[in-house]
Amino acid sequence: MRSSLPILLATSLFGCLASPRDIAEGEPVTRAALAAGTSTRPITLRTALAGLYLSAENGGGGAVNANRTAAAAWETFTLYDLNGGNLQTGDLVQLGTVNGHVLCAENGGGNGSVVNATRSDALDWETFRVIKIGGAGTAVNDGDQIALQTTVEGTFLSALGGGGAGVVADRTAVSGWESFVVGGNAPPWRLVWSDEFSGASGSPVDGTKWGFDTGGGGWGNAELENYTTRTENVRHDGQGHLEIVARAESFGGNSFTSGRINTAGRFTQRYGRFEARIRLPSGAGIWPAFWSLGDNIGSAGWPTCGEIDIMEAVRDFSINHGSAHGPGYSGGNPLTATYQLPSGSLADDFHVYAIEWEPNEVRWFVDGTQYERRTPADLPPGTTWVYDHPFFLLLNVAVGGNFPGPPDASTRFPQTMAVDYVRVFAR
Ligand SMILES: [Ca+2]
Repeated sequence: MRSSLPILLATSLFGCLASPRDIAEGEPVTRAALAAGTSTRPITLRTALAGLYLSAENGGGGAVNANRTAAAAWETFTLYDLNGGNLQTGDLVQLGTVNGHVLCAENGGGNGSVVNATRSDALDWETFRVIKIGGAGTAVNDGDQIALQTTVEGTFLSALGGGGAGVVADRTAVSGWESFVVGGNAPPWRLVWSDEFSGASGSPVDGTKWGFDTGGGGWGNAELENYTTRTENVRHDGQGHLEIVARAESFGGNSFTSGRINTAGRFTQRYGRFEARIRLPSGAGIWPAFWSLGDNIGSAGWPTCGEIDIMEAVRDFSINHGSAHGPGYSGGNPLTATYQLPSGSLADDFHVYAIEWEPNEVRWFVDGTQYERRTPADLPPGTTWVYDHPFFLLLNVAVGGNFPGPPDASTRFPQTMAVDYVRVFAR
């Protein structure tokens, strides 16, 4: 049995503690919503004695070792600071891997507990308390040493042998093996908006966060679907995901139905980190997207309003397309680049698609790997950078259209895009 503590409660660990809920081993659990104000930043952790970096093997999904001499993607974790702001001693944190797993102290720590990166759900086993070792003040800066304490058993993470081997979570006191040097500090991103899609199975998307685009007519791309508001097309799965389902069925003069939702009029933001964890649908003629449009589209029109595409895949679903459309560089001629998945299909599992958007710069990421960066220097001569006003977000699955071409006999329906979360951060 596993007692779980939703993250929303974790922020009140020092106060009144709610009764934990028991979850049977192997039972799927829903990633609890990150509390508003959670901040995130990249972090590396180096053993104080041997100077070796903590590494999630294969970028997550298996063991965590403390055996690497240099820090790259597997050694760079996303630190979720549940207390928000800059890292301080006493803060409760979770550590995400480059491919969206979360570091976990098995059984919550204590005797025989090892640290793995096998979980995609962050509950109490995945929540650690940061304890600064030495140094003045409470702030934890680059070069400071910390210990990480499990919140369930109160034991400490320990690099076996001081580094060079695995990581356990069973030590009751802090000395050299339990001391890690913090690196990779950067101004934190602060969570300002999210949907974790925790609704009941079959329930509609949260109408306070999302509105619907509806109808057929091709949407300017010769698309074949009719977008509806029905839960047959857009619904929660009851396991922490939103499903957008493309179906082959006659509806309103179209041969396919699907869903397209947006945050226009509900949430817009200029600059920030916009990310979603998504398992793609696939097949000929299937066109999933996580993207954004300028909120002045009603007055300025498209493409002057600007469009930033964070996830788009067509035909070859091992490739993600990241693009920026604006006046003079739109449609078939945007600023664009692709991310190639090392193996398999983006439809096989969840991946994290993100942009980091700052004044005069947009960076695109899949699973923490930056594959594209654009600035005004990349614009065609005589054209204008239009990414300087608030944008809203969209999620949809198109069927057919100019980019993917039509579905064919090989395309299987229904096709489902599963979205674990959409999160927006600001500095
Ligand atoms: Ca979720």
